[in-house]
Amino acid sequence: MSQRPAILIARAVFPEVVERLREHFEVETTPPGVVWSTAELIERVQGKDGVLTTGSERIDAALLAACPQLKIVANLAVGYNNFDLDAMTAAGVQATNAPDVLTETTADFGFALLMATARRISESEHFLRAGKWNQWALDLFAGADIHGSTLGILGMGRIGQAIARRGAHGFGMRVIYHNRSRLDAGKEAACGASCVSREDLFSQADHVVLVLPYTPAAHHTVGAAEIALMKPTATLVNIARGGIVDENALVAALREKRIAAAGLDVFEGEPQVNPELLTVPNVVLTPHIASATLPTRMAMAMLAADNLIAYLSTGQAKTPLNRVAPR
Ligand code: 8YV
Repeated sequence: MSQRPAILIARAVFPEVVERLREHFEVETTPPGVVWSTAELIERVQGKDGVLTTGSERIDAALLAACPQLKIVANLAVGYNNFDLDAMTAAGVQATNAPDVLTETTADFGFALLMATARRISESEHFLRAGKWNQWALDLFAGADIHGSTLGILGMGRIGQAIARRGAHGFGMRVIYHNRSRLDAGKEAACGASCVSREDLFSQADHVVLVLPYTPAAHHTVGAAEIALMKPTATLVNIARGGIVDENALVAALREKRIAAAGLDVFEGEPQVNPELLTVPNVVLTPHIASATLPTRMAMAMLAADNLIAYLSTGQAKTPLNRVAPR
């Protein structure tokens, strides 16, 4: 019988990552396209020392109780709202995420989505593809400017700061932010951003970008009241988690043009998308791809793999989320 630890890779990953893990562990993989149900996931985690998850597999008290051999779960995502961190800590299971390696790529995408939204790129391409472009018109897909406008960032962690730098230094934007805690003066200066109240953020920004972590307190934190504070010309971009925005309130506001447009990379029930959103023209919709460049996804997967290797061989993870007394 093998003495090597056993791990499950709970979603298909690049072959290079599987190979790296096979150097250290007995590895059970998940075929491409397969998403385990809760019961199937528990069944596969049983008898494993470690699991590599994406941001979608729920790790909760029920799974932990059914899998007493489990020692570490490494999330291939910076967000970890799929983890019940308290339950993991109580069970002595190490939790890790994949921060830093995706920061700049995700900020690039945040900006791309902001620009596509403000400049109506998707909407105008659909119009062209549908053969509807038959004449030039002064106001044809006239949108909102990015340069010189005010960028409001809700959540000022690493990705928020990287978006701020792009706005302030690349596009000459006035950048305002709101966060649980204020950045120190050096960080504020580096990203050219100033701290404002939540209300001022929504009322003063021409473009609001959401990059805060999804916690129970953040559920629907952007709803009818926040949208009502926004300018009718403003845009809203969400690259954080779908549950942060009350999608029904957003759909109503977009329909009634109470704000100009929205760009959404994340959805409350993803991969299901609220069918109402699909009927609104002034929203750009992308399938949770903000970190999706090949080098970055490879770096995220390798960091998750390195967390499994480091923790199961030395007891010290590379990017730990909790401190545990090992099982
Ligand atoms: C992940 C993300 O690709 O890192 C995150 O938190 O939202 C994305 O970068 C996604 O969660 C799948 O793991």
